[in-house]
Amino acid sequence: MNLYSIKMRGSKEHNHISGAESIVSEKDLQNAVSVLIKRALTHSKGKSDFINIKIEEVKKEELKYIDPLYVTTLNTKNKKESYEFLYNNLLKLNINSKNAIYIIDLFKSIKNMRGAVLLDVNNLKRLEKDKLRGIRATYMDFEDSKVDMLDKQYECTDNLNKNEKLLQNTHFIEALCLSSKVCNAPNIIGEMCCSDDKNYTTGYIASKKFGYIRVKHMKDIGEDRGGRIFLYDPTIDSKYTLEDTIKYLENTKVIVKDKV
Ligand code: PML
Ligand code: MG
Ligand code: MG
Ligand code: MG
Repeated sequence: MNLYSIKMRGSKEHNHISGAESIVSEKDLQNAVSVLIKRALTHSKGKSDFINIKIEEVKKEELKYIDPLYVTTLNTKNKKESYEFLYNNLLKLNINSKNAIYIIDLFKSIKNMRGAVLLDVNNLKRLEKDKLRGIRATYMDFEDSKVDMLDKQYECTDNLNKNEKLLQNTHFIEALCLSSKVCNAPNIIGEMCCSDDKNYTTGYIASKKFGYIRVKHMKDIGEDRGGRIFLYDPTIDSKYTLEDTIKYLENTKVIVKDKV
């Protein structure tokens, strides 16, 4: 059976509202497209007045299979604790204290980008060609999109109602898929994310070294800032160029294995 990549991008009055994607088999294609259209029309940032859907066949030989990052949740009580944790985690990723402080400030200032900041952690240069758009990690999905199973595997501990739980799971599962791909990219040592959804305050710091660490209280309810930083260190493996890293993030087709 053929596989297809579907990418959806929704905007309102030219402002980005929502972007999402799947890699599915032909028999699931119609259903997956409906799910993505619904997302564009019912996002908390607004109802899209422009929806772009792109469907491309993916050749089986092009696919790269990777493992998901190991997941843990940190129960911080407030923003101060959360940002202290992020700072310490950056130090553990061998980033010096001055650079870690700079990275946290940059992280707090990100807003309205479709993609992520790609940051050289040594000289603190931003490496995206288009700094408004950023680098968008795409072409990834969980194997068979087994969302129900993932729901059980990574149980969410909070007392949430059904809708909140669904929102949490969608955000979480897509983010885990994306960060598993990102942290596998050459010379990427980690990723930080704060959701741009103003009703969602959980974010994460992810790395191959420490896994995907969910961090609560990244911001207050109602704040519309949010975004991602991909932490890049070209000294890790000098046989890879910056172009190799960007190409992997933007174009390599990745399936994240369901680990059960
Ligand atoms: C987003 O897409 O807005 C980011 C979602 C972050 C999810 C964090 C989590 O719940 O693990
Ligand atoms: Mg988004
Ligand atoms: Mg999926
Ligand atoms: Mg989002």
